[in-house]
Amino acid sequence: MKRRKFLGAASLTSIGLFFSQYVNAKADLPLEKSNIPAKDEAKPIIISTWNHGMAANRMAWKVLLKGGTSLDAVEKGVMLTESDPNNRSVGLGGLPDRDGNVTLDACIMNQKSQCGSVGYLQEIEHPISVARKVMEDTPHVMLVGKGAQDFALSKGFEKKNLLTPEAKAEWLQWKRDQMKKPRINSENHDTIGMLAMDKDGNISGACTTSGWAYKLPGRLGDSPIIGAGLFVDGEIGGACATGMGEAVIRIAGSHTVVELMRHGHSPEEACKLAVERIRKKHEDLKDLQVGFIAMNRAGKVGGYSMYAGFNYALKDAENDEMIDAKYDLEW
Ligand code: SD4
Repeated sequence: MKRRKFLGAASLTSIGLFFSQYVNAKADLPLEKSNIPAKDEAKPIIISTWNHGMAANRMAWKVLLKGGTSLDAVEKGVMLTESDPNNRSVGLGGLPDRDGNVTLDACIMNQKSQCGSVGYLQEIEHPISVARKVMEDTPHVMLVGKGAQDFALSKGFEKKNLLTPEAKAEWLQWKRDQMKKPRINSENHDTIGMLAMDKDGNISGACTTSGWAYKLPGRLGDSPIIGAGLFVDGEIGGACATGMGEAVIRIAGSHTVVELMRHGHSPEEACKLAVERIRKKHEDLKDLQVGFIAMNRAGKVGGYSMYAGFNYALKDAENDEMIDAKYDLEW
């Protein structure tokens, strides 16, 4: 190609590039306010993952009815699940790691982007409350392991054996069966992720779990990671994740859902697009269940999962129900 022709082509290309960047940049700009429903349309509402969300929502609703904040509501709501000895995937009674230790992950976040988190926390019944203390009483966001436990003890939390006889029996059986493959999403019991909006239209979220049953010791999932298991942006809304935490972390799942809402997607569409992004990034989808729930600042909600079977609980002034999420794949 002659030099002048080449330069001409090159400058046309750069003009093209310039415009396509401009167009892309424009598409990436936050939407006009009119495209995100206004906060003053909002009314108190709570959603949370899985069947155990019904009872947790009712507990959180009591807090909202008394005029409490969404932060108080989500903390009190998921504490109920943490204390339920019959729940095999959250708090007391949660299934242990492969060595028989119950290790808990949790995080909490409010509309001001204040957040706190604990990971690999042992022998403390309410990791969500420790996460809140991390948020309110320290300059940090995340404490893990012994440091998190020492911090909890210094704040007056008491040590408790969280491995119930029933959970221990299941773990021993698993060892006997030599089932070395970790298990997730069994019996529709899973992580609880909760999002609540209070009377002032403020959204907070909480997420708490004993994680992947029989995981390798030291494993952290998505649930204590701000942006993965939970994310809230007061201007937009919030999202929570459940399912295989490793896959959720790979796409910063809850943050992705919130950003998709920022760009104009409804809560359900945003959850679906995040699931599809996970699908695109994984060749092997076997057992790769993930589910998201989301709430925008107008109090509209939605959820979506990779596989059938994910549901979430919704509570507001008129409704108290389970909703089956739409999904991509049958098992
Ligand atoms: C984890 N996401 O530790 C959690 C577990 C869970 O459905 O939610 N399972 O990976």
